[in-house]
Parts: sequence; C-alpha cells; structure tokens
Amino acid sequence: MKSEIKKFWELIKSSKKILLINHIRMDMDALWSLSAIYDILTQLWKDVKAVNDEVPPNNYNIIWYNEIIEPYLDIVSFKPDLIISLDAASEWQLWATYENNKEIFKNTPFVIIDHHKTNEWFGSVNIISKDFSSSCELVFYILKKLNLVKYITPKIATALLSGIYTDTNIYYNSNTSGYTLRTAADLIDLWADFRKPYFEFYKKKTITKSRLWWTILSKRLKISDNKKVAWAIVPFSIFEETWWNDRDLTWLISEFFANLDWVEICFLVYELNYWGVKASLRCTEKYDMSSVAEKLGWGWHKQAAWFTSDKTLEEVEKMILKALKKELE
Ligand SMILES: [Mn+2]
Repeated sequence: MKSEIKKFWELIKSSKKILLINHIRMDMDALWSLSAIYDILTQLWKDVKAVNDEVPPNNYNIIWYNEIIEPYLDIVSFKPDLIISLDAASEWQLWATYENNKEIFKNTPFVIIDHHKTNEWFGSVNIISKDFSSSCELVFYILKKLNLVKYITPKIATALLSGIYTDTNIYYNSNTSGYTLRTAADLIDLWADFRKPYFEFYKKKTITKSRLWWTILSKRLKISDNKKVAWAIVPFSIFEETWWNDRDLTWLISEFFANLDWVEICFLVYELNYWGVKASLRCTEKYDMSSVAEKLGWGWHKQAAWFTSDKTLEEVEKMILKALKKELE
C-alpha cells in the first residue's frame, strides 16, 4: 500500500483537473470520504469536480457537503487528468457515469480508495485495505502518510468522523479496531464536532419517522413462539399514511428489531411504490445467513441479507418462514 500511496501523490502533483466519484446509492462514508479529499485538493489549488448519478439524500446535508456532487457533470468537456473513486467496490457500482464514459475512465489515471473486502482492484492505482473500518478512516491514514494533516479543517474532521460513525455503527460493528478509535481521537483533536453527527444520525427522531415506526411496531410486529424470530410485513398503505423513505426502515430493522431481547433473526418485507416487494433480513453472530440467502438467490453478508421480488407480500413472508423452518423450531 505504501508504494500505491506514493504513486497517488505523484499523480496529484502532476494533475490539474481532478474528478472524484463514489458509488451509487451513496452512503455517508462514500460522501464524506470523497468530501474530505475534495476539500483538501481544493486547498492544494486543484480544479476538482465530483460526480455521481444521484445527489446525496437530503438529510446528509447536516455535514455540509451535499452540494459538491454534480449528477449532470459533463465529464468529456471537463477532461480530467486524474480520477479518484471512493468507497466503491467495483466499476458497476459507478453506474451510468462509468458506463457512459468508459473510454475516459480507461484512458485516465484512475485511483481507487476503498475498504471493501470484495473490491475488484479495478483502478490503475489501488489503495485498498479491508483492515480499515471505513473509507473515511483510510482517507485519514493516507492524509497522515502524505503529511497533509495540516489541511484538515474542523469541517473535514467532522466529515471523516461522521463516516467512521456510520460505517461502524458508532464503534459497535466488528470492523471497529483500536486504530479506528485512535483515528477518532486524532480527529477530535483536530476539532471534529463529535456530537453533531451522533445526534443527527442516531439520537434524533423525527415525528414522521416515529409515526412510521409506531405504526409498524404496534400493528405489524410478529414474533415466533420460541421468540427467536421477529418480523413485519409492511403494505404500501402504511407508507402513504406516514411520510416514508425505505432508508428509515433500514434503521428500524437494525436499531429496533435486531436489538429485541431474545431475537436472533429478524426481517422486514415491504412493498415498493414502483414494483414488487423488498425483503431485508438480519441475524446475530450465532447465525450465518449466507446459506439461506444463497439458496434463495439473495444478496448477503454473514449477518445481513436482502432481495427484491415480484411476488406478493404474503408469498414472500411464507417463503422466508419456510427457509427459516429450523430456526423457528
Ligand atoms: Mn464504506
């Protein structure tokens, strides 16, 4: 990795126009690792632009950087000398921006900064390590190695710390290491606002989100006889009654369902407004969902699985309960 970081620095020095990109359906780590690099390169007098097919969700705005992403950027006329990708594990995660500009991506120095185990090393320079909790943690490491810490403003420090929070679920996920906490300490020394992102993304409850959660918890929550499996089926009418966003449901499952006492496995099946239904499933470390998920053709990590289907809510509920037969006994 040392030589890759050195190559990265040489590329920065020799480039004037730099394009940054991150993955589709960007999460907070993807946005703020990119933002930090954006802000630092700007201080180094580079002409920097950032692109993604989509703008970041509105609520990410609290950490200030939403406006730097330009979904309609004309990459051909920008003509970057260097492209840097943040937090994306493969080309296809760069979606249409990559698809429509393949030639430019192939013929321009392309640096990949990422922490996903599954990364396909698709750049000409690859700074990739699964030993980092998040791309934000990795970006801080790179900045340290390049002696650029002096450019980290309180705003950049807050952004990097926020990405660490969200990718580790506030030091709760197993990707948290001593180095993660030391990075956080360094960022706090650099005047990161450590309370703001914690409040905004973890503690704060909006009225609309509470209504959605309350409706689901009071009317829809089901628990198996052995108390090990909890689930809910969510028809579209519930989303119409409340203001909704499927990202709010992700929160409900990981913060509430998954923390119910006794519960080892939980899932949500909900109707999408344009097509079909989506199922999302979590389990504790005692279980491994990959075998179940693989059988049903889902996407999965060990403790999380998800898929979409054109079947009805009830059919999908039945299908999952059947796959979990052993766990229900
Ligand atoms: Mn990440």
